[in-house]
Amino acid sequence: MKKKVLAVVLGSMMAMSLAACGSSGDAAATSAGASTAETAEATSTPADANVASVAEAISDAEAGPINKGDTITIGFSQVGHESDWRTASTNSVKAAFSKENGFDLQFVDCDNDSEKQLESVRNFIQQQVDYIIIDPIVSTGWDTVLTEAQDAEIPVIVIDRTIDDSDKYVAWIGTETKNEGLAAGAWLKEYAKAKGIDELNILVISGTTGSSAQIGRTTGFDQYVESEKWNKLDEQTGDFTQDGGQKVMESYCKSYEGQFNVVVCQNDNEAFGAIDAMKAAGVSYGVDGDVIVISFDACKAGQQMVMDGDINADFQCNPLQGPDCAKIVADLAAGKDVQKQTFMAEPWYAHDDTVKQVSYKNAAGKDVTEDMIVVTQDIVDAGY
Ligand code: GYE
Repeated sequence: MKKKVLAVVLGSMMAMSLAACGSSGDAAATSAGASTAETAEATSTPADANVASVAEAISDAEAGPINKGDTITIGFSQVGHESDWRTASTNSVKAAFSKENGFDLQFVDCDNDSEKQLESVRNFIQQQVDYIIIDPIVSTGWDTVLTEAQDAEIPVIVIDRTIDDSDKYVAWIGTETKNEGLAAGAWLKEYAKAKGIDELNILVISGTTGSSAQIGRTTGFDQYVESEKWNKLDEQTGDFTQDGGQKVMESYCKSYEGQFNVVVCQNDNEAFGAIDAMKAAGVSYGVDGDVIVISFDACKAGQQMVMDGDINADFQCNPLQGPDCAKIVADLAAGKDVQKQTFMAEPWYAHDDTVKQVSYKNAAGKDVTEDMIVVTQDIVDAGY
């Protein structure tokens, strides 16, 4: 890697980030509620979340360019374009690593193909980019290519999903997806109790098999399936797509007709597809229906469906990682140390306040109690 000494100006972008951490009120998508834990302690506290969006952060006139030195070349290997969440993630990274901010961003959409993703990283190494950003489709199979990047002295930053079989990257920014699954389980337990439902027959539409998002959500939720002795009838992947969610639900509606009262969709797009399939099969769902619908991501369209009562509860996973990621690159370019892990804030949303808070032991083994936020029009308007 060409060593570049860069004058780094973070200015008000950093100040904004810090100020935002202390703000409260209705939580919406935020880039700034990240914890600073080096350990695996996620601090998803809705109260820490704020309404600052990446667009606001980036376009703020006072923010100025992130780097004022030579252009920094970034290779970004993105999962694909499978969901609303993914679009928000891509937009966030593209905005943060703009030309105006002093970057030349090489973007590769890997279309959910792991081979293509490894190849894209190897191409970045060959091109001798300054930094590589990876959102890993699956969590394993990474050590060889990361060793190649290390040998070429190209720092790798991982965002969103985790790499679990190599530590040859300088930093990771994302969410603790196991906490999302745990919070969903804790919410369902309280919701069923409040509604007097004593038998839960659950169908799960999971995300891309082997992705850390799927593994985390399944592992967290399954703790409740086991401890509460719920009946999980089936779990099949919808690959985080609307089409996948619809197809899995169409087949569930046939195979488990009249036998289920909960559908857990591991992202909003799967939930949209599942809802279409239930509608077509004459199954009633949501707050006034027979089937409780749980989702993850809480993107704008998902929040709208929560507000409308089609989805009962939605556990957000923040995709706006661009600004934090750009700050890490700027710090590295300035020769500063960076923290290895940054956790984003993750608010939890529901249609109503039947369950006001959820309490659970989080992935870091800490007892936490977090608010369920009732979705309002303001929240939907501020969504991604
Ligand atoms: O939930 C889903 C996307 O990795 C957390 O990937 C992310 C997941 C997100 O396609 O919508």
